[in-house]
Amino acid sequence: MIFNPLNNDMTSATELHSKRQYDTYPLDSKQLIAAYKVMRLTRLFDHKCIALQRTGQIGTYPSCEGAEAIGVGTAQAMRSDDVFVPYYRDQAAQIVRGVQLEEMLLYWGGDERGSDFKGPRQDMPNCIPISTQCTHACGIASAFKIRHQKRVSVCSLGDGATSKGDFAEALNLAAVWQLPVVFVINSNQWAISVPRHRQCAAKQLIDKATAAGFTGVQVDGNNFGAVVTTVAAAIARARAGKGPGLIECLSYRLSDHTTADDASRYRQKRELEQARQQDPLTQLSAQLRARGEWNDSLEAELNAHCHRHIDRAVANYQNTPIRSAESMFEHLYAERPAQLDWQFARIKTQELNDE
Ligand SMILES: Cc1ncc(C[n+]2csc(CCOP(=O)(O)OP(=O)(O)O)c2C)c(N)n1
Ligand SMILES: [Mg+2]
Repeated sequence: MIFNPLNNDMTSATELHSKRQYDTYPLDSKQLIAAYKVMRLTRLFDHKCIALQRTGQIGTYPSCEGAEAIGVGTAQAMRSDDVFVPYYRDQAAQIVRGVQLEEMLLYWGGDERGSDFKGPRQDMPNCIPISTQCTHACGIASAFKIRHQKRVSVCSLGDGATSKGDFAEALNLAAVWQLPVVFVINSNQWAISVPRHRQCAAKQLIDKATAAGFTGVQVDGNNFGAVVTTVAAAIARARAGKGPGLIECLSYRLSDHTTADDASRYRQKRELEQARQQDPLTQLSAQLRARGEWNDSLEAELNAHCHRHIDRAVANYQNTPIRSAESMFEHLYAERPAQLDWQFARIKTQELNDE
């Protein structure tokens, strides 16, 4: 166990969340304020993305509401030359890593150029297939080890993803090869409509690390301080050659699964309302206000700044020329197989007709 500010009973998430331990973390105000600003930007960007999807301007979108402290904490614990291996709900971490908002909009708008990050070139693109990124993260960590590089591969995944074979295989390999890889679980209590207790019978997901031969740590994923401190400790161990880490961040998915979902059909309003009281943004802002380092006027200034930043990104996204449909055939094969020729020809004709 590296650091565990909370008890380990996974069954009482509400009780865990109510144990506020902000002041036990030796974080300076500058770091907390910086984290809060990105968390707010992420939240406002997230709401904007939902509005863009509802008006047909991007495709299906997975909200990250409730996961902001996990994302920002994880990314702030990393060094820039580490590699982040995300899943689809990692907007917060990607913003900290330097992925641009318009790149995210391009991605969720169905344009592959959104994964061609101008900032963190070495980070992996979003992974939609559940858990497959876990073995990729091991491959990356293995390369670091072979090259004697002091870099760490940080893999993000959901609680449901820990039920996949890929995850078990990745943990096994990471432990046997003592790889510099850290897995961070956004344990948000749901896998689409399947609740946590029906997804896995283990009381805590970190027990899966124990089975693989290393130690995991469970933290309050709504508490930025807890996340950043714990992930940083695991990354430091991995960087020092002491093997893999697993952090289970207890959280709650405050949104629908995606814009294609309606969670009110399968979960209780009361449960959501209770979870909202543990909102990671409200908690961090309360902490800062209690220290006299945040107030309504700073909040208003921050909101205005975020809206300007988001509006610029949306305009850039909307002004990006759409790629030709035939570009979907690029970079797939050195030589296009004959069976795709008729599709290619059909698209070309269609495009000429559209002109
Ligand atoms: C290999 C694979 N199987 C099934 C799906 C369909 N699917 C999309 S999201 C999801 C649930 C994932 O839940 P979890 O890992 O808890 O992540 P969360 O969405 O809650 O953040 C499933 C089953 C998929 N994307 N990939
Ligand atoms: Mg989940």
